[in-house]
This record gives sequence, C-alpha cells and structure tokens, in this order.
Amino acid sequence: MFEFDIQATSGRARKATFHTPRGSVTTPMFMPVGTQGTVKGISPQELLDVGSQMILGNTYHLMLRPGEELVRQHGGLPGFTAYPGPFLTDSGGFQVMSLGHMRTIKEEGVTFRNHLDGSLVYLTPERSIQVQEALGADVIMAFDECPPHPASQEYVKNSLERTIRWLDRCLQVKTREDQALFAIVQGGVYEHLRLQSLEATLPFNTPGFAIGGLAVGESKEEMYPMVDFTARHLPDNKPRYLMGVGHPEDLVAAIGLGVDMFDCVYPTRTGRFGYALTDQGRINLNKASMRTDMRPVDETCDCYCCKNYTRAYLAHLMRAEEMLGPRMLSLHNLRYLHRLVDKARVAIETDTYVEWASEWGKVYFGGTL
Ligand code: PRF
Ligand code: ZN
Repeated sequence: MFEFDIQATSGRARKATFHTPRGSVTTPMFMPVGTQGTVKGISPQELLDVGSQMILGNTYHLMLRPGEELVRQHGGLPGFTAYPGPFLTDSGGFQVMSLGHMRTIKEEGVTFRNHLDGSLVYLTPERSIQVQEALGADVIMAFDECPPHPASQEYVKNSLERTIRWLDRCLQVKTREDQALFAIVQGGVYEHLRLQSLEATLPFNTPGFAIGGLAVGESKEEMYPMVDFTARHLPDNKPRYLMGVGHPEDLVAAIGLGVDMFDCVYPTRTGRFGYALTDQGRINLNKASMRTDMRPVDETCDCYCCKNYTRAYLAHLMRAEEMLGPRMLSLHNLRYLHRLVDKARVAIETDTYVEWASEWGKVYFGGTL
C-alpha cells in the first residue's frame, strides 16, 4: 500500500502510479478541492466523468461543520459524499492562517475564532490527526504552519522548526494503518531554510512529501526556484505534492521540476466567476463580445459543456445568474486541467517533456483572447 511506481521519466518529470486503499491514481495529477465535502456544484459522477482521481477535503471546515463525528458515522468522506475514489485531507494549518481570525500560534497549537460563529477553537497536531482519522481520507497531511508572505527569516525559521516538532507529534498519535501521512516541507522563499526543513523532515520517512508555504503571494520568480530546490532534495521514490498550486503554467513548470500532485480552488473558483481555461489563456464569458459568440468555450475540449453549449449560451447563463453557468464552467475548467496533466503524462512517456512544455507555453502565452 502507498507504493509509488514510476513508469517513465523525461528529464526530471515523472509518470507514476500511486497506490491508495481506495484505488490507484496516475501522476502527475490535479486534485479538485472539495473543502466542505463537495467540489462546489459538481456531483461525484461528474467528477469521475471529467477525469478526477483524488478529491481534497479540509479538516478545518469539516471539524467546525458538520463535525467529524457525523462524517465518521457515514463511513468517512466516501460514505458522506458518495464520491467512491481516493481522498486527501489537508490538516487545517493553512486554513487557520488564511481564514481564522485572531489566531494565536503557540508550541502546543493554534487558537482561532471560528469563522462561522465567532467561538474560540483550538487546533493541535493531535486534534488534526484525530479529525483526519475520523474523516477517513486515504492521504492525510501533517499539521503545519504556512507562514504568510512576506515573512522574516527569523519568523520562518522558528515556524518551520515548530512545524517539524508538530510532525513528530502527528506521527506519535496516528493510529490508522490505512492512511498515508505526508510531511510538509516549509521554509518560505529562503533556500537555506528550505534545506533546514528538508534535512529535518526527510528522516521521518513518510510515504510522501508536500512542498508547502508557496503560492501565498510571492512572485513566480521567487516560487519556481523554491520548487526546483525542494523537489531536487526529495526522494525519487515517493510522491511530491505542491500544495495550493493550480494555474496551468505553474503545473507545466512544476511537473518539469519533478512534482507529481497538485490541488487548487482555481479551476472551480474562476469558473464560478465566469472564466474558462483554454490553451490560449483564460477567457471571460462575462464580456459583451461573448454574447454572440457561436463557438464552444474550447474547440479542442471533450467535456459536456464544450460538446453542447456555445459561448453565447454560457454568457447568457452568467448574465442571467443561472447556476448552470458556473457549474458548466467549473466542469470545463476541471476537464481542462485533467487533460493538461494527461498531455504532460504522454510527453513524459515519449520522453519529450521539455519540448512539449515549451511548445505549450508558446501557445498559452501567445494567446490573444
Ligand atoms: N500547508 C498546508 N496546506 C496548504 C499549504 C501549506 O503550506 C499551502 C501553501 N500554498 C496550500 N495549502 N497544510
Ligand atoms: Zn470543455
């Protein structure tokens, strides 16, 4: 269980199969975000149809509402949500930082105000694992702190050292053998702190490693070298997960640096706002010119939205605030990212990744839409 079989490599990019209790997934892969036990507006059958392999859930949201015990009573997230495939849950560390008000971070854990009712909530490494065991995902994440950007070297160093002590506490209390706990490498945008985090984290020998603390507002010129550096130091025989990254160009770049897994709210969130991802860049269905555009969103796409609807119809749905609009654009955007990683996998299999990525980039950034 949790074996990671690499079938092909191209430069540093890898194509592999990751085995989990609820099935095997093929990497590189993109994971849709189902924060509250649902990928907003998209049914489990639709997720399977667009090619989703693993869904992300959030400890922070689900422990506050409906509470992890109710989810456990349904047999965990698969029973609760009726999505039959593998799940991954994030630990809450990142959501506390991005959503929790008035948080206090101490060695023992984090205190924050519940964003729903203002009550005080306490989250510790032990509690995060307890909740994640009740939620029952196949992959669970260590409880970490994702420092804000910018943050001083001193702040990031203290934070990453605490994150390592928290990793130890997570592993101490973990009881389920059928869940893989991934450690998270932190260190902000400081190479020597990334190295410190790596050196302390790798000996825990977890079945996979995540690269955390990036895509929090730093530039791509700061982010890519950190992904490059961190991925180089991670073991080859375990999955590497770049957390919270999901822009098409970042996927193409990070796969080339040896990253295997991604998650992001981007495709679904931008879809709800009326935007569609294409190889020529992102198009805005709210624009007046779309109201008479008889083409599909993406002529090359095989999704339900592109096979049935014109841009004009989708523009109409957005303008009329009909929920089918955001739903169809979310569906298309998920399909777009899944097809993108499918193409990346084919390029890895034919050992043409660098060439494929550079051709893809020319079209994407040359797009005029
Ligand atoms: N830690 C955790 N979840 C995350 C991140 C992190 O650093 C990020 C960083 N972009 C996204 N999600 N636990
Ligand atoms: Zn489509």
